[in-house]
Amino acid sequence: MIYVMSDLHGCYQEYLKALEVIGFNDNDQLYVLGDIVDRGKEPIKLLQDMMMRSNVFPIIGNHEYMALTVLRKFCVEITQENVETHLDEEDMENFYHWCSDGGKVTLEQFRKLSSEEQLDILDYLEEFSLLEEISVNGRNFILVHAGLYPFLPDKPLEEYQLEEVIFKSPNYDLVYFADKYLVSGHKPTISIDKKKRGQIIEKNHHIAIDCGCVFGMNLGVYCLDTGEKWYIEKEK
Ligand SMILES: [Mn+2]
Repeated sequence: MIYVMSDLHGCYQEYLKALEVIGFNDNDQLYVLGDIVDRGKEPIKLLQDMMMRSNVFPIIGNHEYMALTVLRKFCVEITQENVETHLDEEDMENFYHWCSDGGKVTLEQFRKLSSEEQLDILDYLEEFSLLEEISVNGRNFILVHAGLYPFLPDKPLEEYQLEEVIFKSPNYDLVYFADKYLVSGHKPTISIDKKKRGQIIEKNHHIAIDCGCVFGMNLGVYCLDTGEKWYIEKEK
């Protein structure tokens, strides 16, 4: 079976519980639609678990993008030669922006790793896909963190750039593809429809799967083969 989840935001325990509940095994695949790090309790443990599994496929979210931008810069050793130049104003702005947007916990846990472990994490983050298109049981799915923005119906998917897939949610009231489902995270479903608190929303060929786990709602899991859904409550 092929499963999707998104916006784990350090909710490692809920992720493990989800894998247990769906009976995830070596013949299954899991796509994680970004925002694995930041905000929640155990972002680094979560990444390290995902890294070890060859059947878990990560897609980049805006929080991985922020983390990578900052950590790459800050992992450079400060020497006599670069002490004045290796960080500029933009780097500092990115740093403060990331920390204030949930990055602090990721940074604190990253700092405690050996430099080898740190490099493994950075290399892993750089491998994340921008989006994936897959076909399961005759249904076609586009998997992306936020959406496709600006959306152009005739634009080939491989032409979308990083900034066009991680920041802006789609208009869930519009059908983007008559023959495909757009699966997205990024926006907790309660913000799409108040009545759908903590639930996956399926409408207009959209499947919105961020059920707001880190904000005290649920981790949603969706099976692409069957359309089945599971909800793991956020641990107190
Ligand atoms: Mn996001």
